[in-house]
Amino acid sequence: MFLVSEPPLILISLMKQNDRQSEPLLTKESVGMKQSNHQSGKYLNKESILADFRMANLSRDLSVIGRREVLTGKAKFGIFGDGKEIIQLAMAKQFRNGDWRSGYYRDQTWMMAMGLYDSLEFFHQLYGNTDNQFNTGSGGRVFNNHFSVPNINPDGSWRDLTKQKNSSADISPTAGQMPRLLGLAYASKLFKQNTDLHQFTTLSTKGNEVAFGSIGDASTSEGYFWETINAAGVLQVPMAVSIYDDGYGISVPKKYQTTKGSISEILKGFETENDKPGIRIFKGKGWDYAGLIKLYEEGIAICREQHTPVVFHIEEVTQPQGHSTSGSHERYKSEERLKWEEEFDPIKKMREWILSSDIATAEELDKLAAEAEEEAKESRRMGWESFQNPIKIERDALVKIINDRSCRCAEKAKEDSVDSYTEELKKVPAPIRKDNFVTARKILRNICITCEKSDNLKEELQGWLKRNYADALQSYDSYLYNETPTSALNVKPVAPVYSADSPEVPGRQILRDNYDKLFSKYPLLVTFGEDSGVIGGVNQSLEGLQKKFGELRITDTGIREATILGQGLGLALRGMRPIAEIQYLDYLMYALQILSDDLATTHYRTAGRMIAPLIISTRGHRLEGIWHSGSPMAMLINSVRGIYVCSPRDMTRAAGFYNTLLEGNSPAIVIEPLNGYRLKEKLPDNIGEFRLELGIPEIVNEGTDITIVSYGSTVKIAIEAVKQLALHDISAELIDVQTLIPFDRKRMIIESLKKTNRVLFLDEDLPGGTTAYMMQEVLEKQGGWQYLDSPPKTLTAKEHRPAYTTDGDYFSKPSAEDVFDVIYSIMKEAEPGKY
Ligand SMILES: Cc1ncc(C[n+]2csc(CCOP(=O)(O)OP(=O)(O)O)c2C)c(N)n1
Ligand SMILES: [Mg+2]
Repeated sequence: MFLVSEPPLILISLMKQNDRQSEPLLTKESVGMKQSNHQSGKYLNKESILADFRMANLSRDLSVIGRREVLTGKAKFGIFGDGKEIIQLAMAKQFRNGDWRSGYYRDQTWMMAMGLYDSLEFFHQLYGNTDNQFNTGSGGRVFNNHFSVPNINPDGSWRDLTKQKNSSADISPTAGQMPRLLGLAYASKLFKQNTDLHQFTTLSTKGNEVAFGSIGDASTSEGYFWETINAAGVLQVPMAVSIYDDGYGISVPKKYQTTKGSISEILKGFETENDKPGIRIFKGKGWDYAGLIKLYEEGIAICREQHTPVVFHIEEVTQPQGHSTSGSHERYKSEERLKWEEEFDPIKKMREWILSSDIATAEELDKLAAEAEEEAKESRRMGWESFQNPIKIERDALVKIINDRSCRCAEKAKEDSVDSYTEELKKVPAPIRKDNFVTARKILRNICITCEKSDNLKEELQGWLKRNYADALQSYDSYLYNETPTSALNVKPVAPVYSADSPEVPGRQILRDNYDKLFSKYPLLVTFGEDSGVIGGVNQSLEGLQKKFGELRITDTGIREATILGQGLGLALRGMRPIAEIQYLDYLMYALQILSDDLATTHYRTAGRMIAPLIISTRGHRLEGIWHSGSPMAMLINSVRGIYVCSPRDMTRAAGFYNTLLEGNSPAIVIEPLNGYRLKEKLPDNIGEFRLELGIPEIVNEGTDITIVSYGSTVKIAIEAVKQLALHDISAELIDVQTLIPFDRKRMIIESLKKTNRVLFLDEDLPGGTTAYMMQEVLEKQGGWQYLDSPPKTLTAKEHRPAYTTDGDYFSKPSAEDVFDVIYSIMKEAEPGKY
């Protein structure tokens, strides 16, 4: 039975996130424990303790039942928070509205204790229910125990982030939550120290928010953990990391993970010393309920008030069911360890403590445990029903279409017939949508001519497929990009304006003057990166701006690309407008995991409920040497779907993209062409105001014989080649695609092909890289193949990395002469007599 005061489960699930958030239980009744002289006495009262005991039991029951659901085949995979219940109950008490979480897959108790999750949603997640109203964290796109809380409304506007408890969306890669956590904490620092930001009262309460993180002991072996801890110590941000130390990373014990077998031991060098600020370390035991409450109260107060990063190393943590449903821990834990885990089970210990402190009787506790079990079971039943019902309704509609037909072709029944497929489907005890679709699609192939004529069966089936397929696509194939009015694709373009006396200035000055305007216009704009601050960037595109706008807005960072990105990602989630500087495109590889796994999937994996409009500014393509001139664009575009990729050929266009992106809410990368900082461009009169539309190519040169499709620095090579070709009577049309993602939204390139009937895709990426991508876009998606009179060609850099010096560059990457030769040979093949 449920506690009578609780609303029915189904109602809880339907309530909006906001309504579900609750403050920790406080009552006047104190039970006079040892800790009662401490502030935490306010949590150590009977009502609060018993509510926690019930929740710990409920969470454990969910873990146990959840595992069973997977092992009996109802759910696909399960990973649970058993053994970590008590830590999380203690932590949740310190989590206030406005605070942020960046955690991992063990945090179900924490989320429930904060009122952001419940037993019914636990099953919605487990089964992969795609109903957004039920499975609020991910809409069924991510497996269980990956949580999130929306930061935007359905119309794309920001929610009041100070009135809700916030959780960034979890990802599975170990320690991947750490760089983002840094950014969430860094936002508090900016909101506190930059008084111009105090006006943004729905984003922050003067930076009083703590960013809470959780991580497993083994995941602290990852580089991201160390990079984040170091950066947090340098930045002095309110970041509170809890390490759940259960001694294992799946099967691998601590002795293979951590030097000296203790993470807090080896973190000691980071600790604050007198006048040298660092981090603070707290140690607790995973089964010590009262001790943990006190520990978190003390640690979080320091973190919140002093903006000192804190680490809670929680030892003696258990994992009663082993790592996940993929295996059993008896394979790698000794008898002795298993026995210890049983003895130190945190719920068992909590129960012993309650009894020995005379807080409640065994009967009272048994009753609470029984209630919790009942709730878990009932939630399982309801969760399963709400997962199965729509699928069964979909199936029944399909079966009805088949059964209602009058044609008797079934008499010719064979294995591959309409009726055999239908009968098979009816027998599936727990259907999934795939069963329905496989059946419908196979039946469609087998409808006999009589059925088709007499019953319209084909038409009806096609209708069923179309309707339900569209619905399934909405569940799984939407929200890769911002689909709301705030998308950068909806930003109206503004052309640059020039007057007769517009001066010609180096490209870097265009960017600098543009930034100058932007920093005045957008108070939430910040930029940070290696050398961005004092010297204003290695290419001087931020020259003098730190002096003008202050260190909090234009900031130097350590050499740590992954956490520079994480810093930006966290800020963007909190409503700021960060531009994260990655010094060179080649070094984006250090941050690629965060870019690909986290930023690119933020909107998708929350089914459109979270957005992180981070802008990444970098520079690449031409310079000198293996690690300073790469153009690994295929690596990028193939790993960051979900992020726009802008590849401007000069700095006016780069500025145009920044201006557009800041007017919208879409994450994007802008790759400035490295050889453009010193080249002169006309300074537009409306600097800071003009905007370049995303996904709209530009015809740089009109021509009739062949179309050259390119982007970024190679456009300049192509311009030179076009001039050389003209001397030989070849008229080339040159198109700069300008952004690779999105690509030619208005299908302009095919119009060029209709005219020239020949095409060359040109860049300085690898063979088969981005030229192949562009070729697919134009020939396959746009249907350009129909208009070709010559085979399509690509011209790229060599397979090896570009070598040092101008000669190394000339022989590694396409030159104007290479472009000339390739095009000349295409023309010669087409018209041998003429060339
Ligand atoms: C980058 C990466 N490597 C490997 C994995 C597979 N994996 C998932 S969880 C896990 C162990 C993590 O152990 P720990 O951090 O101690 O957390 P625990 O599961 O023990 O709570 C591993 C190796 C992963 N998810 N991500
Ligand atoms: Mg572990």
